[in-house]
Amino acid sequence: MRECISVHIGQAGVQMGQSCWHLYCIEHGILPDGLTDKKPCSDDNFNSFFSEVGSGKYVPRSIMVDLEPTVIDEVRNGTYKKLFHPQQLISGEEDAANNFARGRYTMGAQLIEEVMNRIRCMAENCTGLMGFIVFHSFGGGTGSGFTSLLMDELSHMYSKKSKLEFAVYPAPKISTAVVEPYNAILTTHTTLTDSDCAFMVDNEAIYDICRRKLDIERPTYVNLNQLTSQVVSSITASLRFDGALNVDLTEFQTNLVPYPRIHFPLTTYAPVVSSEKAYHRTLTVSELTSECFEPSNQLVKCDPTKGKYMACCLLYRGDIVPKDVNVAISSIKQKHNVHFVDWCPTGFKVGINCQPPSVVPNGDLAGVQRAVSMLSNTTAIAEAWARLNYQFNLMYNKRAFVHWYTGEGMDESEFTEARDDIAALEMDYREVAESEELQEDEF
Ligand SMILES: Nc1nc2c(ncn2[C@@H]2O[C@H](COP(=O)(O)OP(=O)(O)OP(=O)(O)O)[C@@H](O)[C@H]2O)c(=O)[nH]1
Ligand SMILES: [Mg+2]
Repeated sequence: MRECISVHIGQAGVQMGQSCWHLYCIEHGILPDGLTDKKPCSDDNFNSFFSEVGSGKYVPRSIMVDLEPTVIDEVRNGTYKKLFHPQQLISGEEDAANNFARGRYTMGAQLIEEVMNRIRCMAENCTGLMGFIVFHSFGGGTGSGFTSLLMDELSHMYSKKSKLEFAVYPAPKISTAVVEPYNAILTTHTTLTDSDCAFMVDNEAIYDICRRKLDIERPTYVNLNQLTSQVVSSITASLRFDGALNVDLTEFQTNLVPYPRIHFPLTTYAPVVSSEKAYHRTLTVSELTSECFEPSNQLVKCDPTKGKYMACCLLYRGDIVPKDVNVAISSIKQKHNVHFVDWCPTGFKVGINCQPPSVVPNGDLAGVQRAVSMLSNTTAIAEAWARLNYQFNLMYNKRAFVHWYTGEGMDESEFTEARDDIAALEMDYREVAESEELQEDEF
């Protein structure tokens, strides 16, 4: 058994969590009260994400935590209120007011012990804990600060366990606070050595997908989260289902992360089809695969044709045979705009999950027979860091808003350390891309 514990932090983390668990329940035939309505199929491995509490009732292996109560109260009073045990839903009295320092040092410090106790109980209930998946925003005070505190504690107590993140990357158009670049850089700096792999979800990118592909004029968080949960589900499917061609996420991770700091894969998902425009024809494996190289399907805005790939993983779901995948990959390799670093010989790693994706009833997305997520480690994602570094420096050069952080007991040197560290991260990526170019010139 390889169990995973999901931790949902702050508004974005908890709201994404609601969407994800809704979808997981549908995929595994678990009803809103935790009872199951069908016999799981032979390759259903849902015990990795749900624990049985007796009498055929299942409970998510998850914790939701927010420093203020309103978002978690929605879970407590929502459709899935019986799915969760009250102890899994932890909220404080007052939020972090978009301030990393409040989330980490002052307000956060009051809640961390309770959260770690809950996590310990949950971990003791596992036979072979694989690790943790932490959902949060980069921009919120709780999402950035409390996550950073929690990742420290997790590293301390569970140093050998894997720690993955799904992190909402702030979009200026949708963002709720001017200081989000501060929070994003501070949280990335403090979790860089604790986290094994972080999947970024750029709100602007998913907003655009909702508008363009799902015809939602003004997408809400509900729409954004529904799309995100579909992608999260496809990334975690290998952990929740078995099967002959199933490849465990940890194996992908080994391929994806060549150096510990370079652990931010770019996710691309296809197909995104609105329930109103449901296709009458199933996309071929080749069509699906080339959709992965369409920038409009990326979850982070950047231009992979300007970068180099260090790794490329394709996670298929549905009735897909390896032969078709091989044909699709060879045709991709012939395209000139897909460049790999020369120390990555095989290039593509593939996993296939026989179950087609599920969709939520009356949701935005149409049910499809096949889908794919591509996780690629590309140097192009450095663009995302460059944007944040730029926005950070604009404010920090004037020392704007810094007093809010120092007022919560944070040392100002943390700002410069974080700035230098993430600037170095941006350079790490550029060096991978450039050392390649130098070598090419030599030939
Ligand atoms: N995709 C997505 N983004 C969200 C959601 N809720 C908030 N965000 C984004 O998250 C950032 C704000 O962080 P929140 O998660 O609301 O903040 P928090 O973690 O609750 O922290 P505080 O409220 O400051 O204590 C902004 O960039 C929002 O656009 C959501 O449900 N989905
Ligand atoms: Mg909040």
